Amino acid sequence: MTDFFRIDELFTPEERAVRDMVREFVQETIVPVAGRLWEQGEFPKEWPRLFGERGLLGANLPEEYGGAGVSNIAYGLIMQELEAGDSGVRSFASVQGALVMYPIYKFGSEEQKRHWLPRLAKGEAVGCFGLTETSAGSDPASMTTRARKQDGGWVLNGTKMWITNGNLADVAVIWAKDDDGDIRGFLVETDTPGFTAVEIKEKASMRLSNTSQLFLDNVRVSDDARLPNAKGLRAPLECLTQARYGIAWGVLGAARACYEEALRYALHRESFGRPIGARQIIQERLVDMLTELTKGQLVAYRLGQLKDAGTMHYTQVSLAKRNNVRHALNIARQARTILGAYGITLGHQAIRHAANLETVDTYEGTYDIHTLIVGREITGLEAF
Ligand code: TGC
Ligand code: FAD
Repeated sequence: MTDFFRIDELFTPEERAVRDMVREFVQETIVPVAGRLWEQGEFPKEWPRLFGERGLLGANLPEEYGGAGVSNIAYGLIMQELEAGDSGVRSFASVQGALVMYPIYKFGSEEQKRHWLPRLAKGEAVGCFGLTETSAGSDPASMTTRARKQDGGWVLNGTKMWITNGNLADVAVIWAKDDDGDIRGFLVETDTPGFTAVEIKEKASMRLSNTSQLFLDNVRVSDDARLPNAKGLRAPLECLTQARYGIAWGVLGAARACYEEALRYALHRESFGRPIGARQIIQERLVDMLTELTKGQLVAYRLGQLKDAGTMHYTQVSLAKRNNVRHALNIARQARTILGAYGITLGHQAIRHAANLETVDTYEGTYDIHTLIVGREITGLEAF
């Protein structure tokens, strides 16, 4: 496996052991079927429990609530290995851990934590995170979903768009504005009357992942369903920081898979009587890919150190997400080029990873939005 700067030596034995366990699982269980499932647009129903059994869901949360209590670097390595299988697999785990378990852990009541976290960690229950709307993507503050206080509970109305795991979920974390215009988070069980999830089928990216539109039509929930410690946009944005952290690591797995596939191919594919890997243009491409992969690994590792030290700032996560995703996408595109015509088939990985990474470049804050987040940090001037 590609590690040009021997970054492996920086990990603890525990982190390496976690990484190796997930790598073996992904290479044996996910990689052989990923192309077919992607083509069929299917996420296997039994996978959540399979991931749960291996401690891959919310792994950096405390064991007290069902998490594995691993370091943030180990968590990043889990995301990296899952995404070497498919970005949709990492998406599933990102949403479950960073966007459902994390908000319950951070903003939930003790009762909500005891009720949901162990089941979510085991994959016995699945969650989704509803922030984006048809007309509110990059600017979630403009959401129109409303939560009206009524009879001691709440009535939710609105529509959420592009929601990962929407049709698999038992519980949806829904963000809505209350009567004062403050954003609040609610844990909505998906069998509550008035809640509907409709799968978005016509995707040319993230096909292995379930993506849905959620409709909330007078959905009544008790006050116990509200996340008591979440108020304002900052709460969902804090969750996004957790997920973006995992993405900055995850995409390195997809990039590595593409680089290694292209290298293997370049060594045996002959043209004009020699392996194409003996040509300067191909070598330059491979070296560019390896260089960006190595730089991305160093960025992720340092980000992990900062997160483990408790000093990571969300703008650092933005820089890492923006950089690592865009370079992973470019690496996947380069790999596809080296594979020639064979590169457009799902028998190889590059086109699938490249198509998926188009989504990753957009979700969790687009490349442009992260430019503006870091731009604001360094200039002090808002340019949104
Ligand atoms: P702004 O004034 O900047 O922020 C409001 C408050 O929040 C704080 N803050 C953050 N805190 C933690 N982490 C972050 N990432 C934070 N970003 C901002 C900020 O300091 C402020 O705090 P306070 O105490 O002063 O109130 O708010 P704004 O309305 O100007 O928005 C800023 C902007 C554009 C950066 C934000 O809206 C944004 O990040 N937009 C992008 C939206 C996005 O990423 N959506 C993702 C939806 S979920 C998803 O895509 C899941 S994909 C899942 C998968 O399959 O993996
Ligand atoms: P827009 O905000 O409309 O942006 C369109 C274009 O304009 C982009 O290129 C953007 O960079 C650019 N742009 C926007 N504002 C500015 C600006 N101020 N300056 C310069 N350029 C700008 N959301 C969830 O809540 N939960 C999920 O689970 C989830 N899963 C997803 C899964 C998939 C497969 C996809 C594709 C999306 C998912 N999303 C989810 C939604 C995702 O977070 C949004 O798509 C993303 O935040 C961008 O919003 P948008 O698509 O509305 O684009």
